Amino acid sequence: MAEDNVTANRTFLGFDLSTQQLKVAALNDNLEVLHEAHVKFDTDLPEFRTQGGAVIDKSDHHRITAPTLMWVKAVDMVLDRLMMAGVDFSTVAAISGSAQQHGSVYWQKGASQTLLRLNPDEFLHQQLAHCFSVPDGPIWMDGSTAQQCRQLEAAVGGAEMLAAITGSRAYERFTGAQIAKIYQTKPDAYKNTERISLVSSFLATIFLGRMAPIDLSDGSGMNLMDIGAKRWHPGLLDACAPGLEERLGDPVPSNTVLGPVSPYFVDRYNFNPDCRVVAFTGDNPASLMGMRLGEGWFAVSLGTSDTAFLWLKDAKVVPDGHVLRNPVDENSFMALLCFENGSLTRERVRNACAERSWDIFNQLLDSTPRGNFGNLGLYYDVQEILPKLEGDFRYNKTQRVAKFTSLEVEVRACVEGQFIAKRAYAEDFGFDVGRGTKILATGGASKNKAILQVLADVFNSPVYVQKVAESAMLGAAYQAKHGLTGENWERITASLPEPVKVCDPYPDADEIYAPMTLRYRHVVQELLDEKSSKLTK
Ligand code: 5FX
Repeated sequence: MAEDNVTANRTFLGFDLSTQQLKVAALNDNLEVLHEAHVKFDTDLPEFRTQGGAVIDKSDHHRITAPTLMWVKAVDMVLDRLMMAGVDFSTVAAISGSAQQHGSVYWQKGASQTLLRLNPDEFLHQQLAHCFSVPDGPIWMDGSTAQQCRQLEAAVGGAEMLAAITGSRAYERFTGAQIAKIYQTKPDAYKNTERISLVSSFLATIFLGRMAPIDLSDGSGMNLMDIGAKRWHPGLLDACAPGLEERLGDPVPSNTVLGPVSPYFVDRYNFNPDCRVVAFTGDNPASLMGMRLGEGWFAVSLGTSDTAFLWLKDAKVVPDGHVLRNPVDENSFMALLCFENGSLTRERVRNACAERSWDIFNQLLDSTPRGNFGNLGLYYDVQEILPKLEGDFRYNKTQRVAKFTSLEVEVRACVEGQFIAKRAYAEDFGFDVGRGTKILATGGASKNKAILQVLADVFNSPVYVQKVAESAMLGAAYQAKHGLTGENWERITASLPEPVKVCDPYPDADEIYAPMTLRYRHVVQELLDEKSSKLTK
């Protein structure tokens, strides 16, 4: 009986260390949110002088970092805020977390000793002030490692081989190239580094009070892991820096219980000494969990940049897409697609065509037929990742044109072009569009019904939305329970509300968009060929 009461009253914490803030939610045993708190880096910790949580190097604008100590300081602050909100930490049975992917933290030699001796009467940031051999670690926005990317690809025989091994070709923001650059440009700091964490395993380390391993899902975003074998690839480690294996530690499955919470949190915040820390992971894997995405679903987050993911049974490598180990099922994978030009591009077209108004934008969109009279537009304000192109490209039924004949054609071309691209990449990953498939839309633009109708039609699939925002933070909290109890994921999350259907595709949708997707593929291939022939001239 006493046992049951303990279980019924138990709570779980889920953290999310995103680019701009540290957030945390306390959930009850039914996974309902009881309390939330957050610390915004720019405004709550102005002494670190970040912009959007990042620091852009004045002499090299591609070099983008974040002060590790700022994140440390945010931990004490956010827990104080959660306590003020009424959370009794003694009820917390397990914690887990999510964090921006790819960023790295460099623990100075001796840091693990400091972590073991933390004094609960002092702040963490005072005690860890000298624990980082590189005080500002590179984050996912960094694009300064093109040279190291080429070195990594060369080490295994080219970009395609690298993608076959690690799930992605070399990306500037991925951690392997970042570590290689630290080693090459700051050899003393590298030598003085005891351990390298991802942002996720760094945060887990703070709660664990000892070095936390990297989980397999977030570890897949480093260009260092053999994702089939679930271990670091020795040739890639060697190509980055000497002694890297011991600095990384072995990766572990994402739902691993790492151990009890550090005595610092027991003494300072009254955590129960039995509270368990479950491995922390990247924000995209955590979002997959927060959305409870299963097979047959395609999730699209419509934000500043658009991201999309899907559950994969098998690792299927697609040029420019990413394959990560799945955070829920150790034997499955997930695909991640990042499209740089998302809402800012939609806004640019809105401003040019619809008097800066979403209402007018939607009217224009609704006044044009599906398929847009055969017009197709691709708009890349900044260099796109998928595909690597920049500029505006407009095509009428037969040829490339400088301008469309009307504003409404331009508006529809922008929205259709963005979704057709997503369909093409989803198909490449084996997503069987229209055959029982479902789309889950999140992010700012998921409130726009006219845009979602285009999404439903392009994918010939119903579109759903979820009431709950903050899928990464919630996914982390669900993982805390999953890891602690070892219960089946579906059972753990069964009590959560189902997504709500908002649009169905029109019956003629596939007749229109299957050929348009083919045309998109031809057009993109032509543009890429044109670009590479210009470069070789
Ligand atoms: C994924 O590859 C990314 O770089 C981003 O989505 C970061 O995870 C954002 F935090």
